[in-house]
Amino acid sequence: MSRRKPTSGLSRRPTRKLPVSGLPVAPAPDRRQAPFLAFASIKQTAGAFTVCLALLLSGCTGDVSDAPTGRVTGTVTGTGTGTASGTGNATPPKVVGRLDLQLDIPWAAVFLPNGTAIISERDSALLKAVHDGRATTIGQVPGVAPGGEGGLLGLALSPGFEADNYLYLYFTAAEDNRIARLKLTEQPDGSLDFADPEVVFTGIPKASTHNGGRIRFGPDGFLYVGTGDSQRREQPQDPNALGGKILRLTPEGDPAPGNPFGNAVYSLGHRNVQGLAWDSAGRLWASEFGPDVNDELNLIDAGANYGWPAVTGAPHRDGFRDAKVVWPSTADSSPSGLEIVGSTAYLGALRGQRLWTVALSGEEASAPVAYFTSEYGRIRDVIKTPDGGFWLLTNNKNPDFVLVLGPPG
Ligand SMILES: [Ca+2]
Repeated sequence: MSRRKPTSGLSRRPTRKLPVSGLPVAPAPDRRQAPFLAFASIKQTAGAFTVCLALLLSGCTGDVSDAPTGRVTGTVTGTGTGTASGTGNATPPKVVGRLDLQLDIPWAAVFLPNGTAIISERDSALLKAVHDGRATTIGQVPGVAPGGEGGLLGLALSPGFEADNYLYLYFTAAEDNRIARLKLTEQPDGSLDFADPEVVFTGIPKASTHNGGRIRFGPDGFLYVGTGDSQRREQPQDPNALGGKILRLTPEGDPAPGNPFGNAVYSLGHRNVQGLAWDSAGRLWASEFGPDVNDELNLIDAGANYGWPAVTGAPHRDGFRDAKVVWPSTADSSPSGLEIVGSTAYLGALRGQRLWTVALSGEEASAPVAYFTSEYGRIRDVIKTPDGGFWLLTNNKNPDFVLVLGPPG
């Protein structure tokens, strides 16, 4: 197979010398608002500053519902004043099944054109294929060095998969986080196999926590990458560092042409991005873990600064982009995987142990609504299925399973 030298996303600019050992992450100043407040930032006019409305969420936390069909477990009762989209427009999800696949810390899943799903397992570094409700091991990805929150993380299918058979991987290696691609090949017996991965991008800082890891191809055909600050607080605000960023790459791992800083960086000031999705108009949204307060759903623009570690949430500070949705307590959310279907965003919450839905209207986001609180444990990823429904990947180590949701509506 062809091999090429992995590219550094910073090769087009001088790279600032970075400390080898990162500084410990101290909690950001407590900007927690009153408990159970969520914020919907409304951009009133193009270019105008955003207005942040506090919407009272009643019962969104600690409200355990046994409703297997996913009734709303938190009712939004905000004032809604000034919201263009109102609240509660999210389409309720409905559980239609559960796949007990004996998974071990699954992190991501993608569906092949033939309907087979590929799942990554973080610590085992295994790729598993799921077909007809059964999981089989394809193989172990070489070079993965799991530890803490690191390991085999995000997956993305090449937009040209039918022709090139490339599966992209984000994983923690011995010295860094990196991106590789491998060719999935179908054997005569119908099973899948792969050759050694081709590393296409290296040098994303690693740590025991805050490794980012989500990768997805955008509607522009480029690969978007959510990275973490890797416990190095100087990285997110440095446009010449890869930590605390959303990156945008070509399929070959080069900085995408037109990137705002002439390198791999697409947006900066992030803490730990593990959810990326595009709405029907092609706008990129991203979920992000806050420190101990202020988890975020952000609308991403090229070159914009999302604040970390200077600010979190939606404080209306010059030079920083406010989050569109803020969860004041990370105990309620800690959002990882993100999908958008129709005008609704779906976020899997780890510590919050629930599925959050957010009704979107243009660049506006309504107050979030929770489902399945504490019913299935921690949720790592939300994946659209070929039939228009969703898979939720749990993150409970007990072992983990796939919760199958039907199409919205
Ligand atoms: Ca932020």
